[in-house]
Amino acid sequence: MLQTYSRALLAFHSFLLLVSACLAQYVPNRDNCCILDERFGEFCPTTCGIADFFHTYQTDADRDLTILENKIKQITNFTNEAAHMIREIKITNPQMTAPQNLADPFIHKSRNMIEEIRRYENTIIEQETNIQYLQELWQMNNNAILKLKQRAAQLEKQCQEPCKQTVQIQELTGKDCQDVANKGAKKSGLYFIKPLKAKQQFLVYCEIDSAGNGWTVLQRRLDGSVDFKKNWVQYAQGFGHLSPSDTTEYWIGNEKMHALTTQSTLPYVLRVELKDWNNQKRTADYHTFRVGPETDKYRLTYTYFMSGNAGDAFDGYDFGDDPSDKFFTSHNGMQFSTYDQDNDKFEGNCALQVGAGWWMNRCSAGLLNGKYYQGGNYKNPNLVYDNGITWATFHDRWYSMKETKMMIIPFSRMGLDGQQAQDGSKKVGSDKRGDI
Ligand SMILES: [Ca+2]
Repeated sequence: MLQTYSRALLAFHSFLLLVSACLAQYVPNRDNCCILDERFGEFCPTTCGIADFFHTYQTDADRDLTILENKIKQITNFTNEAAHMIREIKITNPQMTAPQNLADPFIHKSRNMIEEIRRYENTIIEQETNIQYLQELWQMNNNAILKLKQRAAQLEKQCQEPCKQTVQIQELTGKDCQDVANKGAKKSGLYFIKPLKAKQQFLVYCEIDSAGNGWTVLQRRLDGSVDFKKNWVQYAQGFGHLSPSDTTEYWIGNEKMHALTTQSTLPYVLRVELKDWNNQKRTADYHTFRVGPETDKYRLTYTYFMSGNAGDAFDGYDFGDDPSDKFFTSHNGMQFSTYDQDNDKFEGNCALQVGAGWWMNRCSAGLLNGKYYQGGNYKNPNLVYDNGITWATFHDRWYSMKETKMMIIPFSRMGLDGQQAQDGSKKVGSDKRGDI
């Protein structure tokens, strides 16, 4: 503060001296002067008379200048002393000579902190994105829950009303579907039948055509809706669902097949009906089809392959792997096997390997209870065994059928317009169904 004041005063006096020097060359007189301000005496627009004014203050100005000079000397001394002290300090404390080095750790620390802050910022942004995603998900779930609740409320309302679903069962009965047709049944659908040796009647789907042929359907595959990986008891009793419109899958049961096919000495014909994924339908007919009793493990027998453009896969197939392929994949005379009851001719368990109950040999050339595959070809590197719905004389073992049907009719009906029965008769349009 003192320094600022001193400098200002010095500058002012310097200015006055300069003006005085200039005035010395100019001599004012009464003619070229005028009086505008009495403090300066007489002067014109020039500075005449100002010398007198300055002279009045000369003494004070000189004194002030002397004081200022003394102060400047003092300040100079102080400055020199300060410079000397700085030099001394630098010598005694070398760290002071390297302020940059001293600051390095702090700069480093600051940078780390900034990095840390950036990381936190990124984490926060990331978390915000996650939160937004979760909020959207939460909203979607909320909407889904709301819809489900609405649906549940609808269903609950429906459930409070008495069930109106009934399965239409035809009144006529007989020892098989041909017997039913003989008694006048004209349309396909669900009928109760009671084979001669059966302890009680049971429900079957009868396929009855316009010629009066009555086929008793034993097995049906058409959409993979029923899992055919079942145990011995389930295969014995049957599983799946019967429907009057022939729109469901099932296995009628080994016990029923035995009762049907052995009820008299009159032989039955088994028709295997297949449809591939080009909707090509083919059949294979077997004469005197029989299923033995449980004591003989529901053994399959027939006398011979009659005809059919699907070929005779029950006789085995030469896959080219082994000379005895055909012999070991034939089915005539084989006992039934399931994953929990191995009655096959293989050291392993065919039914367990493929997950299907069947008259396994070592193992099969025709397997209608295999796994349902969409589209036909199902070979893939992870699959060790062919386990589809196969019929090797129609398509190779890595091709699974779209639809299958096993049905029987007394041999006496064959030749009596029997071939026309292949296409079946007009179906009853209904989704109703009943368990086996
Ligand atoms: Ca075995």
